[in-house]
Amino acid sequence: MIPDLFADIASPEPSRIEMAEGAVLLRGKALPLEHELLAALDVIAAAAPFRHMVTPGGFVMSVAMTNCGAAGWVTDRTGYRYDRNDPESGKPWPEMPASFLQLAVEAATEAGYPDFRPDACLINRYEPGARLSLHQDKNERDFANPIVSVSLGLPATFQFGGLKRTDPITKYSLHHGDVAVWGGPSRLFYHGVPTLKDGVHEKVGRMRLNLTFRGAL
Ligand code: MD3
Ligand code: FE
Repeated sequence: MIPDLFADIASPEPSRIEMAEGAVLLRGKALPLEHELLAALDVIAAAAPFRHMVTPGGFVMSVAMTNCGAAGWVTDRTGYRYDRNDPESGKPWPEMPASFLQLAVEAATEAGYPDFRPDACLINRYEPGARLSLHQDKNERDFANPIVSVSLGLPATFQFGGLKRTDPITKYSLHHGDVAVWGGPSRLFYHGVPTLKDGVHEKVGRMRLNLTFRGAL
């Protein structure tokens, strides 16, 4: 008998990696939706362009951001917050596309959070050289909700620590199509993305895009 060495390629089954208690990485989970996601991202960025926001400390972020959904994450000199309107236009953020919501709910369910219904999606665009320093996500109202993240484009290293900034860090590489869910005990863990290496992704170009789905309101 000939062993079916390429079974994984013929019917790609995303592999599941437990990164920490409550944190699950679903490799390749978004691949079947990649074209839909990228097309929807173009529509969102046309209505709410990517911009480099300013931190409360006055630094311009190297990661460019936009949002979709009922609320969007923003930062300016007054602080971090979720806002129902895009401060650049004064208008509501673009609606969350059905394909985004479906993917986020499905991934959260697979990870053990079947009741998650995100109302905000922060979209990060990394060009080579961009980075996101170690931080916690704590502007959301209810930490019982997980955060779901979807990586597209160039690969990045992802740093995942613990509840204290000084806790030891584990590194994962996140690839095009990977989906990760962070909930339960890992929800408030420190994390970051070191400087994106140069490269060109065949579908996405010279950048990495990351969607993070949140229960913000
Ligand atoms: C772990 N984004 O937008 S996604 C962010 O790749 C953010 O753009 C990174 O951190 C990115 O806030 C990482 C993975 C992620 C998101 C939220 C988390 C990991 C998390 C919340 C708690 C623990
Ligand atoms: Fe974060």
